[in-house]
Amino acid sequence: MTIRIGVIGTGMIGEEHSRRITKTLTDAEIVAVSDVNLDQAHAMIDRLGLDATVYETGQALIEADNVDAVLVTSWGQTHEEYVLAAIKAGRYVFCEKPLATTAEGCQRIMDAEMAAGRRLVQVGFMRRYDHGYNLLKDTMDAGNLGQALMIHAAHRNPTVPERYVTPMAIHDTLIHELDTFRWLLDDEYASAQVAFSQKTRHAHSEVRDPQLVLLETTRGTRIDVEVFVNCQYGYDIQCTVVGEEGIAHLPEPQSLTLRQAGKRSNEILQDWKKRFDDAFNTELQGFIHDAQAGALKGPSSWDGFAAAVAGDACVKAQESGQVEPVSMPDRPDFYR
Ligand code: NAD
Ligand code: ISE
Repeated sequence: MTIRIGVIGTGMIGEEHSRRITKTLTDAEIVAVSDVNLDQAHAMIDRLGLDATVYETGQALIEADNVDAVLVTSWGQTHEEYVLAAIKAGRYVFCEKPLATTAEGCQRIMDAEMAAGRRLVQVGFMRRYDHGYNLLKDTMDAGNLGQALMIHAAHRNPTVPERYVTPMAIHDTLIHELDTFRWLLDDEYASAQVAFSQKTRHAHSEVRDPQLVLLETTRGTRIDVEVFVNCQYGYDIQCTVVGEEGIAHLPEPQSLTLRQAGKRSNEILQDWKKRFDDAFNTELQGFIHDAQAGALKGPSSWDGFAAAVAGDACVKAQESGQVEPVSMPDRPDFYR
C-alpha cells in the first residue's frame, strides 16, 4: 500500500523532504500540503509538479480522509500542536526536530501517544542514519576506544535568519547533538553549563553567538560543543570521541581535493541539505516502510523528550551561567 502523506510547512526542509519522497524514495506520495503562507504551499506544488490538495490549515490536512501519515516541517514552536492533532486523528506522524521546544510539550505528546496505545510518532533525528556517525557508534560499541572519556564537538552554520533567537541555539541547533550523544554513548545527561564568548559582529541583535555548551553524562563522560551559527565560512559538523584506548573523528564529507594556483583545497558545504542527504533518505524511507508495516522503529517521542529535558537545562544554563542539573525520569515501558 502506498502511504499517502500530508506535509505541514512547505519551507526549506518541507520542500526537500517532499522532493525526496516524490523523486527518490518509494512507496509514498504527497497528497496534501499546508502552510501558513498559502502562496508558498502552492508554489511548492508547482515546482515539484505534485498532484496534491492545498489545505488552509494543518488541522484540516490532518483530518483529510486520504491522508495516512503527516510530515510536520513547520517552525519548531508549532510542532506540538500538529503532532497532538495527528495522534488524535490516528495518523502516523514524522516530526522534524525539535519534537516540541520544551520537555513539558514532549511529555504531553508522550501522554497522548501512550493513551492511543501504539507508536505513531517518529522524530527527525537523522544523524542516527548518517554513515559517519554509524562508523563512530560501531567502533565505540565494539569497545575499540575503551570507555569514552570526552567528546569534543562543533555545530557551525554560516548564518541564521532574523527570527533565530538565543534559546534556538539549544532547541533548534544543539538538539541534534543532544540526541546524537545519548545515542552514541548509550547514556543520559547529568548536568549542563553554557559559556558565551565575546559576541561575533556577524550575529544580529537577538542572538548571542557563539557559545560553548558543557555537558556531563551520568557515567562521567564530559562533552563540549561549540555552537556557532554565524561562522560565515560554511556548514561544519565536527565530533571527536576521546576514549581510554584511542580517539575517533567523525569523517569529513567527501570532497574533491583540488591542487590549483599554488593551493591545495577542499570545498566546505554551505548548508545541511547535502551534508545529511543520504541520512535523510534512509530515515524517511524507514518511516514510510514502518508505517506500511504498522510498527514505527525510528527515534521516538521518548527520544524527543530526552533531548528536550537536556535542552531545558541548557536554556536555563544560558540564563543562569551556572551548572544546571539534568534530571531524567524513568523511561516508560511503552518506549522500551
Ligand atoms: P523554514 O522557515 O524554511 O520553513 C518553515 C515553514 O513553516 C515556512 O514555510 C512557514 O511559513 C511554515 N509555518 C510556520 N508556522 C506554521 C504553522 N503554524 N502552520 C503551518 N506552517 C507554518 O524552516 P525550515 O528550515 O524548513 O525548518 C522547519 C523545521 O525543520 C524546523 O523545526 C527545523 O528545526 C527543522 N529542520 C531540520 C533539519 C534537519 O537537519 N533535520 C534541517 C532544517 C530544518
Ligand atoms: C537546521 O534547522 C537543522 O536542523 C540543521 O541540521 C542544523 O544543523 C542547523 O543548525 C539548523 O538550523
